[in-house]
Amino acid sequence: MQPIEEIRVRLDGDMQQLESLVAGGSAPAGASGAQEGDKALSKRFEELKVKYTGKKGEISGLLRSMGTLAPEARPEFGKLVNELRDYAEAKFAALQAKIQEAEIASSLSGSTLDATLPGYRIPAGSLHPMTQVREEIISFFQGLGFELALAPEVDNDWYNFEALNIPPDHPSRDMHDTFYVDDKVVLRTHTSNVQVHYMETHRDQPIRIIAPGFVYRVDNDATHSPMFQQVECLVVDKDISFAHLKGTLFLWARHMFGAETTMRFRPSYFPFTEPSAEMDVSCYFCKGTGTVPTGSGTLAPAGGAPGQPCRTCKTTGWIEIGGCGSVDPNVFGKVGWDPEKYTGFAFGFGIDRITMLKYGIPDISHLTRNDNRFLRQF
Ligand code: FA5
Repeated sequence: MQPIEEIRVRLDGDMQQLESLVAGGSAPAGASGAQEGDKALSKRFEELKVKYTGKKGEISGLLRSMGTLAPEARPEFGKLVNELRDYAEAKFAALQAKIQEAEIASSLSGSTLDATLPGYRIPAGSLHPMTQVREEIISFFQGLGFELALAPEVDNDWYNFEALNIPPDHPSRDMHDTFYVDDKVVLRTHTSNVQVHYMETHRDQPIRIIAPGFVYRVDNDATHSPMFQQVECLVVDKDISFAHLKGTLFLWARHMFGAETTMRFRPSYFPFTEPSAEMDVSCYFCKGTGTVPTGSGTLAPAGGAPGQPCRTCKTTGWIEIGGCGSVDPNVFGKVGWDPEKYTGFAFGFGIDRITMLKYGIPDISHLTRNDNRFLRQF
C-alpha cells in the first residue's frame, strides 16, 4: 500500500502549489500579463490532471500493476486505488472551479469597461428628399384608390411619341431633346409612355394609375437635369371630365403644400391632351403675395428675407408644377380604344421640381451630388 500513499502525498503537494498560485493570482514562472498568466495556470492544471488521472497517469499505473500482487491482496489494493482516484478527481474538480473564478476576476479587473457610460449613437440614414416626395405623392394617390404602374425607361418611339399623337417631324418633338439609342429606340423623355403601355394591356376597362419614374432629356442648367423624375397620372372611364382633373389636383396640391394653397390652370399645349393646361399652385413661401411675409419662420430663408420680393416664385405668387389635360381622342384611337365611349384625364409633374420648391433648393444638381452635408438636412 505504500505506493498508493506516496502518490497521494505527491498529489497533495502538487495541488497545494497550484492552489496557492491561483489564490495569489500569480502566474507560473515564465508567464507575463494577466491573460498569459491565466493560460499558464490552465496549462499547468491540465498537465497535473493527465499526470495523475490520465490513461497513462500514475493512478492508472497502480491498477495496471495489480497483476504483480498476490491474488488475496488484490481486492484491498483495488479498493484503495479507486478511493485515491475519487479523491484526485474531486480535488481536480474543485481546483478547476477556482481557476475559472480567478480567470473571470482577472479579466474584469484588467478591463476598462464602464457599463454606466452612454452607448455610441449609430448614425441612422434617411430617405433622399426626392424619394420622400415621390413616396408622399404615391401614397396620396393610392389612398384615393389609384394603382401603381411602371413603364420602361428605354422604349420604342411608338410608346414615347407616336402613340401619344406625336408623329415623326411633329414640331413638339423639339420640346423633348431626346437621347436616341437608335432610329426607333429612345430613352423616354417623359413618363407619358406609361399611358400607352397601360391602355394596350388593360383594354376596355376603367383606369386609375399613378406612375413615377426616371426620364431623360438633353437638358442641363440650374433647374433642368439630363436625368430627372416625373410622376404620371392617368384616369380613364365613361364621362370623365376636366372637372375631375381639377378636383383631384386641388386635393393633391392642398395635401402637398398646405391647406391654404390655391391653384390655377393656364392654357397650354400637349399633343396627347385636349384641352391642355399647365397647373400652378400659389407660392407657399410668400402665400401668393409675391413678398416674403414677416414671421414666416423656417420657410423664410428659402423664399428670401421677410419683407423682400419672393425669390421662389419670382414675385408672381405662383409656382408651375406640371402639365395636364383631357386625354386626346386621337390617343384612344392609336391604342385601339373607342373615343366615343371613353374619356379621361392625365397629368405629368416633375418630382425634382416639386422637391426643390417644397424644400427651397436653389439648384437641381444638389439632388444628385451625393453631398452628405446637403442630404443630412432631410
Ligand atoms: C411633359 O413631360 C408631359 N408629358 C406632361 C403631361 C403628362 C402633360 C400628361 C399632359 C398630360 P413637360 O415637358 O412640361 O411635360 O414636363 C413636365 C415637368 O417635368 C415640368 O413641369 C418640369 O417640372 C419637369 N421637367 C421637365 N424637364 C425637366 C428637366 N430637364 N429637369 C428637371 N425637371 C424637368
